Amino acid sequence: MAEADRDVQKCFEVALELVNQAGKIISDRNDSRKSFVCKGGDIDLVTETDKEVEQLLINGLKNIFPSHQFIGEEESADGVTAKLTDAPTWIIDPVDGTMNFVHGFPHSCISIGLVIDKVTEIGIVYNPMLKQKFTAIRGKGAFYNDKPINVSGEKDPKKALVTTEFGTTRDPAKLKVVMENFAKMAALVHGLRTLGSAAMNMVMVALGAADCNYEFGIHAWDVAAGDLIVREAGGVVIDPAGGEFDMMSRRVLAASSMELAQEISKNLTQFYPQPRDD
Ligand code: LIP
Repeated sequence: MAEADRDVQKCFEVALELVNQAGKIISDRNDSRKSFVCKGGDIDLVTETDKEVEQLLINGLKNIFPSHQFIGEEESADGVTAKLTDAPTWIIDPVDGTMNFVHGFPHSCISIGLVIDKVTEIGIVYNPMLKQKFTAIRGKGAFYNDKPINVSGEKDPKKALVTTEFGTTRDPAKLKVVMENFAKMAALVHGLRTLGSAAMNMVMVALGAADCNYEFGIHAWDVAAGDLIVREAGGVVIDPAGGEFDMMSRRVLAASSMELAQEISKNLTQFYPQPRDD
């Protein structure tokens, strides 16, 4: 593989240009109800825009970096997620928050991570409706619309604003755990929010606007970019049971401090999704 294929700065610039183009497609179409098809179940949605934006991003990146690999949400819609190897791999959610996008609720984003040798080098999360662009390159800090950002540093659950999601399934066993955790968190933390996009939830922790985010059932494309952006903003990303984060495990907990992460973790009922079971 040519050295230029691992030039992280060049990869970042190419990805950012494509994200800007893709963002325009999404924001131009946000203000109306969209037709959709159901993927895994009746609340797991995909629109023509998801597919078009994913193709724009993948084709654009392939053109410049022909040896790179891709793990894309819509490419994986047949239930098969490509394995993460050591090759430079772009992990792409073309529209994270598709339910929001279908309704014109302006909290959806493009989420792109670049992972090389299984280490995340680049994270970009862009909500084009609200012009919120979050970026990070490993070791160079996190940025919101080009300004450096930091997590809040909050350690106390009682003062923490926490985000989570209902997820994209109505499976009773999963919903039982979701509701149990809602009840526990409502009693424990300062406030509880669901934005409807896993990536947006995570970058709110990076921005210091929220203090913690957890979810069971996410996929690598929902969290690859957010993970790096949170860590580059000084936060922590762990497994919700307290161990090391694995982006392929479908479980995530991001927080403004390790103390808060562990305290929230201790209070959560755990759920272990199957690899392709939402
Ligand atoms: C979804 C998120 C949703 C989260 C799901 C899933 P999609 O992504 O937006 O908030 O609960 O786990 O990640 O399907 O809209 O790209």
